[in-house]
Amino acid sequence: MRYPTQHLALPFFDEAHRRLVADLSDWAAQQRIDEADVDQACRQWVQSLGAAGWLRYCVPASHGGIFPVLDSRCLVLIREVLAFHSALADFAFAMQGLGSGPLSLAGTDSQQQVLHRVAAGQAIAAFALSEPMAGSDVAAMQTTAVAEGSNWIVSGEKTWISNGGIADFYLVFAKTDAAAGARGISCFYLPAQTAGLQVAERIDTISPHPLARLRFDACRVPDTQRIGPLHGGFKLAMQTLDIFRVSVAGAALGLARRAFAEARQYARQRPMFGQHLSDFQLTQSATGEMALRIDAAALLSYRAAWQKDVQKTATTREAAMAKLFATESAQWVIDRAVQMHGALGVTVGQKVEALYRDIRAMRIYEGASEVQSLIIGRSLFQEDRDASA
Ligand code: COS
Repeated sequence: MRYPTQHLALPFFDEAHRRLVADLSDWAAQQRIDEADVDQACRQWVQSLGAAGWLRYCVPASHGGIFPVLDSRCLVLIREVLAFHSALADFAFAMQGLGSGPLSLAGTDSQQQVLHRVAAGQAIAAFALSEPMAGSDVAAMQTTAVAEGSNWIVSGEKTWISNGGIADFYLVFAKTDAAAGARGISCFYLPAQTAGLQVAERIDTISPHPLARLRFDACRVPDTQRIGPLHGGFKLAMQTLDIFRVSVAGAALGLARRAFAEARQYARQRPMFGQHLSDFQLTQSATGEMALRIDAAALLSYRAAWQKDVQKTATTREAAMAKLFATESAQWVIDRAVQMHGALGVTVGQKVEALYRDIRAMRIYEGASEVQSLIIGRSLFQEDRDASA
């Protein structure tokens, strides 16, 4: 099935974006990776994406990337196309970017050397922020990093860490000032083989991918492996999420576009009461509603990405809107696609059945829908306060 391209004529995109999508669509349609073993498949996707040059969109040009600063529209489009073909391919791509994002944004030149390997698919990255008692409330994290000479001693636990178990390195956020809340967090680079770092548990989910709970048992980390400003880890995490949240919207769009294409194809072919499913007004109306939600989600996502790339203004609110609307809409669209397929839609092995599972976590990870609406509302009241100050 071909990824649709009409939306690339929108003024948010230029010729390079159109070429990128054409090339990536061809490439993605040719890949044959057996996804039965997710660890193995994920490693293979990272290697293939790296060898083909696609991971170069995840890191800055100074260290193996394509653009001096990440191009948000490319990230959105790449995730759309990959998610259209394989949720695991999208996952592998996204995690290379998110997992190395703080390094790209704030690493020193020598810290950023590893980005070449991230871009080549030779090093697998992971972003370790969430904890058992700190998901949405990041500032409540309990993992600590205590100074000891020129080292930090990192202790605690992280959970729901994507690529946990297969990553070559983890960017770990820890409290460097336990009393300072969001202003007392720093980010550290921990190679997977760091003494005291253990994969405590592998976590299975409805859309399988490498995921784990990690334990840090007094890990000794040199200060040279601290990324970005001391106590500046919360903002660094938020800045990283600002970039990648828009790309989650892209991934959700890719899943929704695939479900939409599957549903239309099925509706055209499925005989029913002497005609086809697509001949019923009920089906036409549901299809119209699906198209509407996909287009609205696309416009919000492309606006956020365009604004970041072209206007270069803060896009926290626009990114939150895009992520919230695109993931919720995709869930709705995919649910309609399953419904149109009838019993076939819930049959294991059907594409829409997999999409139904693949979309669900996107409404939770990288900031749950509730957090996105909070960010949107808070920023509007902040704007009101700024205007009246
Ligand atoms: N960019 C830069 N700085 C930001 C920022 C952003 N997007 N968002 C917040 N900040 C800054 C604030 O300006 C504030 O700075 P000062 O200390 O200088 O005033 C500081 O960070 C703390 O911000 P805030 O008070 O808003 O923090 P809260 O603890 O209230 O948390 C939410 C805000 C809930 C929005 C945040 O914790 C969040 O995004 N949670 C979801 C986390 C998430 O996505 N988890 C998934 C993990 S990855 S799968």
